[in-house]
Amino acid sequence: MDCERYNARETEPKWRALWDESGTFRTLNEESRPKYYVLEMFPYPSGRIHMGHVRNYTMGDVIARFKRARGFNVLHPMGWDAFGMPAENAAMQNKSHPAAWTYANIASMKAQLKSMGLSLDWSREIATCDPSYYKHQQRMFLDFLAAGLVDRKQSKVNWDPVDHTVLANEQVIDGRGWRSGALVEQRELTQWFFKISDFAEDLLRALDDLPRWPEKVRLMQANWIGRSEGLLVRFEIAPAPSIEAGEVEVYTTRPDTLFGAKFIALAPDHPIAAERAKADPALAAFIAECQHLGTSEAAVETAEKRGYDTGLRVRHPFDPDWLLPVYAANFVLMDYGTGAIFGCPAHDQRDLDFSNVYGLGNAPVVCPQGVDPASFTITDAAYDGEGVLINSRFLDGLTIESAKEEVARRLETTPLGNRPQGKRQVNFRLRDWGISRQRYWGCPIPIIHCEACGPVPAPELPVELPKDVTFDEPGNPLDRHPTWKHVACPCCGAPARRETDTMDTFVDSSWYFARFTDPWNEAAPTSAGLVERWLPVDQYIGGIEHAILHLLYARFFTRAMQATGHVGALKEPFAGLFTQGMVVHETYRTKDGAWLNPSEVEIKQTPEGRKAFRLGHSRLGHDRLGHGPEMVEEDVDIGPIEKMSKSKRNTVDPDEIIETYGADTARWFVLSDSPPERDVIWTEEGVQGSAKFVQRLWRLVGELADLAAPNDEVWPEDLSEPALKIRKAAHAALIKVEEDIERLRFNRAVAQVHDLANKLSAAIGAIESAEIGADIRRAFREAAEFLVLCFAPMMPHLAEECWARLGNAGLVAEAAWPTADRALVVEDAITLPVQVNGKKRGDLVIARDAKNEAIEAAALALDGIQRALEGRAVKKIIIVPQRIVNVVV
Ligand code: ANZ
Ligand code: ZN
Repeated sequence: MDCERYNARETEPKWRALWDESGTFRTLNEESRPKYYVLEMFPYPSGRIHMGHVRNYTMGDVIARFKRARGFNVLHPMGWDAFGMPAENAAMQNKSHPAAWTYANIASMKAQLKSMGLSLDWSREIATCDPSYYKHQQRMFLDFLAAGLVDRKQSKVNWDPVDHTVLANEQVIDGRGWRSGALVEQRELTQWFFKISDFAEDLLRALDDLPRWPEKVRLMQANWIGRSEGLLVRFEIAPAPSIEAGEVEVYTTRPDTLFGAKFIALAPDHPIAAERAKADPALAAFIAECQHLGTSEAAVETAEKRGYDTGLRVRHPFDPDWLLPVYAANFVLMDYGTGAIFGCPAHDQRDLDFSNVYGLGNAPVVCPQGVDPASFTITDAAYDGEGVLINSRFLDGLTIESAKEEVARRLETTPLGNRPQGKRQVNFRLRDWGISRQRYWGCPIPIIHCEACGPVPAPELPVELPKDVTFDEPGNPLDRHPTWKHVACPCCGAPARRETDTMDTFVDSSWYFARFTDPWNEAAPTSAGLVERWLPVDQYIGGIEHAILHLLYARFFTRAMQATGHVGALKEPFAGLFTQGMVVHETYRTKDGAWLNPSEVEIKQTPEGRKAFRLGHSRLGHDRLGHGPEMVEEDVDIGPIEKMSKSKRNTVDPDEIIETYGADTARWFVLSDSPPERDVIWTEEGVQGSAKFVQRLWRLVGELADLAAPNDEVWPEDLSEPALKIRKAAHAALIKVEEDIERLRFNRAVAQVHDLANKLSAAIGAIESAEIGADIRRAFREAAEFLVLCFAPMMPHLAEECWARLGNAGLVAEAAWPTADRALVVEDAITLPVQVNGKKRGDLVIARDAKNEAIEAAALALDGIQRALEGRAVKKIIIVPQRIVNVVV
């Protein structure tokens, strides 16, 4: 028997070299086999891969290898989401060029990914920062523009007055720039927008056609798109000395609460507020103050409710004598609905908070079932539940739904001026996608601005980024480049200016999956036939953090590409989506609060439980005479298990793990223990367990190889019970692993491999080697091969070594998945009680779908029944299907 240790460090590179040499994972576009496209979200080249990458890419690789074995032509590509801020930050800090930094990172991360043994087609590698990629993106921008899918409009941005730059909402922290700490201002800039809102209805509806997406992602997208049905209501401004008549239009989803209205509120930048501010310096000051608040909805939601009475009054739509005050308020957004609301404090929390600050009162108009309207009052908590209308004149007694309907009906038929006062309207929360960024390291927007001709498409693509830029001052290097932006207008020849904004990096990742189908096409972003062949992606895998923006943008892009002839009839990019959990780890802190990396900590089991000690700082030394060891005191606190992060230092470096244990161990560990959608807890003991299992499999396959029949031997006619048992175990495992991988239940597939290994070890143990018959040897051969094939998608290097050890020619990576014999595996057994003359005498275990004759024969053969019959003749056997068997004598 073979007892040598499996040496991953030597073995793994050998097989990777062989896969490379034989082009095993090169995917040909021209192929008759059915296609399967598996894609993991491509990484940002930050410098090093982390355990999250290891988990994500291992899952994708298991699917790719499995589908290949199942006879599919598999596309499994990899690339780099290579534009973005960190490269510019690095450039500022290290005086390096963003391109140099990015490509160096790509090189080292590529080496790391390669060391994982991923079955990727590297010939299709793309980097979004490469002009050969972004040139096509510029082409599509111009195509979208021509098709009316791009807009140029004024929009508010967060402006950092110190860094001279626009900040994303996430970069505004407590109203200040994340880098400079300066108070952020809101500025109006003219920016480019993709008209994603044109597709709002379709993007929402089509979520129903994505059954292989997680329910929660579809829900998050639906909420983000945020469709609501409501009513536009125009309120007449009551003329007063110095105030001209006019109107305020609001959008409401609760017209039923109109009789609970206490005020009108305008967004601070609403035109009416701006108009009034001209004559009211205090109002102007209030508006200016509001502009320091971030533009994000979250910033608006969390800020303390503040307002300013504009002095205007409007008439209630159902009562001309009822006047409501008009405020400018910081919680009303200009770019939603009409930028104005009516406030109903009793039934909306924001309105109530506001009203409580300004003493505007509240009047409940919806009363919950079973509550006495006379005693129903609201103080600090608005009531937004179901109920019946009260204090609402002609609406009293109606349900919310019918009151909404009644108000809509009446206002639609009540004129104000020459139009009806109310109009039903569907609104979406989804805003157009502003893609302009005042940054260097992004895809240049291919536009030239001419004073006379306006924005003109750049005549030649790519518009390349200039290389000679400086990062020693804040602001956009493209803008201050001495020559780059100065060009002649392509239309009239007059001096003109290049657009110096670049595209949001989300644009780059919105179509890369399509580019992978033909990354060699220089003439166009995609090739019609290949898009049709490969898309949609059959299985997309990535983090839940991309559940909204990235996936929505990719879905929009697919529609826009369809409209401009780039993807044929394709509508949805990702047929299947899986969002994997994170890799988490315990945290460690010294007594003085410093975080420690797991490699600096030793865990000990003590009578009082697990304790952590700082390595190299150990207080459990031997004393000078060599007595000891004696534990003095633990000096490290074990903290909660959290997502691996640099700030808490609880990361484990994939390189170190692969160096120490090999890639297969790392892959095996991230797949075991937890269901893939949940977090997996990284522990040293867990990794060691996986490493031990690698050795165990190697020994087991060695033993089986010694016992097994040669790989071309035919099956003997009859199989003994032990041989049959081995066969059954092997076929059962194959079927289950198949189902588990098919359903992405990798942890269960791992458990099946453990189970089969146990059964085969037991089978070996149960056999006296002298007695091994040909049937058992043949069964061992089959079982050993099945075992290796079952773990091959998960531990591909070990599998190759085992495959060779079993004397098989060729690569297991190219071996076909065997067809299991389901008849061998009476998995689906049921237990039927068997009675004799109505008295239970035994239990029968039999296949659920067994025929009646088989059930009768098996029932009569039971010991208990034979005894009960006492030799009497059977008159009749009654079988109640799936329930009971009664033998009548
Ligand atoms: C009166 C009212 C009474 C409202 C009530 C709610 C509850 P969704 O569902 O998101 O569409 N609203 C409208 N425009 C707004 C804006 N620009 N900024 C802030 N809030 C705005 O929400 C629609 C509701 O949000 C509208 O219905 C409006 O307040 C508010 F008991 O009108 B409601
Ligand atoms: Zn011109």
